[in-house]
Amino acid sequence: MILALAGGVGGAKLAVGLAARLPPERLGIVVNTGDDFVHHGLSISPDLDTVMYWLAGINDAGRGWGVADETWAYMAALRQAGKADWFQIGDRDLATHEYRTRRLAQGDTLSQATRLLCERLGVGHAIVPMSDRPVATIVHTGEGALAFQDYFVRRQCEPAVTAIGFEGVENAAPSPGFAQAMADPDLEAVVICPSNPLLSIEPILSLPGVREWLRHRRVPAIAVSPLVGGKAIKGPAAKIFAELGLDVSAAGIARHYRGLIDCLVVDEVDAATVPSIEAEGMRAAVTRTVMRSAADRAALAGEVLDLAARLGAGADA
Ligand code: FO1
Repeated sequence: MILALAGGVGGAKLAVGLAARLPPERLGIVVNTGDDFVHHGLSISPDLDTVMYWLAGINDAGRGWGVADETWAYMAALRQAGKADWFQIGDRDLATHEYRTRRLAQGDTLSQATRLLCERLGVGHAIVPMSDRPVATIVHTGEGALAFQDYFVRRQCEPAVTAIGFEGVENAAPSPGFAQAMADPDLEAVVICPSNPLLSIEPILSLPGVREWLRHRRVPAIAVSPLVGGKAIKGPAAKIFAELGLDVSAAGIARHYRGLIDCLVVDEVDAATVPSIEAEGMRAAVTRTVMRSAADRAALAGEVLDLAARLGAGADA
C-alpha cells in the first residue's frame, strides 16, 4: 500500500500518475482540507474536488480546478442578484457542493460524503480527507489575518505572508481512512506530492500524531519538490517561501522536510542542488518532474514507486 499526501493541482497530477500505476487496493490518497470553507451555504472542499475530478478524468486542465466543459449560469444568477461572485462555482461543480452539503447536513462525515461523491464519478481509488473535523488555514499577512480562500482567490495571493496557522488542528484527528493507512502493516511507502509544502502539506502534517508518525515510520518516505528552478509550476509557493525568509529552491524544500523524508525528488534543472539536499540528511533523486501530459504523470509516478521499492529493499537508490 502506498500512501500519498496531496493538496491541489500538483498533488492531483501525481495522484493520477500513481493511480495509473497502482490498483485501488494499493493506493490511498490523503488530501488537505485546510482550504475548505462554506460559501453561499455550500460546503466546498477545493482540494478534495480537484483530486477527485482529476482521477475521474473530468477536470478542467487549463484552470487546474473545477470541471471541464463547465457552464456558468449559477454564477450569472448570483451576480444578477448582487451576491458575492469572487469565487467561481461552475454549474457542474455546484452539483458536487450541493450533494456534499446535503450529506453533511444529514449527518455523514466528510469521509463518507467524499466516498459517495467518488462512487458517483466512478473513482475507484480511495481519496480521503485528512480529517473529518474542520481545520481552517489562516494566512497572516501585512493586511491582517485572512481566511484561506480570501487570501488565495479574493486577494489573489497578493498580501505578503507573515505566518500561516491552522485553526482547529489541535482538536482535529486524522480521518479514519488516514489513521488506518498509517497503521496498515502492508504500508510500503509514503509519497508527499509536489503540492505547496506550506499551504497544502503542512495542514496534514500538523494533525495530532502525524508528524511524529512520519518521523518514526518504518517505510520509505519520498517527497517530490514543487519548485523547479526556484519557481513553482503553479501557485504561490515560491512567493510565500521568499516572504517567510525561506530558501526558494529544492534545497529549501529539503530543509523544510528534514527528518520527515528519506529522499527528495527534484527536477533535472535542479541537478546542481543535489549536494545541498544531501547536506540536509536525505537522498536526492533527479528526474523530469514537470507533468504536462498523462505520460509525464505516469512516468514520474513510476520513478517514485521504483525509488520507494529500492529504498524499501534497503538498496542504494
Ligand atoms: N481558484 C481560483 O483561483 N479562483 C476561483 O474562482 C476558484 C474557484 C474554485 C471553485 C471550486 C474549487 O473546487 C476550486 C476553486 N478554485 C478557485 C481553486 C481553489 O480555491 C484553490 O486552488 C485551492 O484551494 C488551492 O489548492
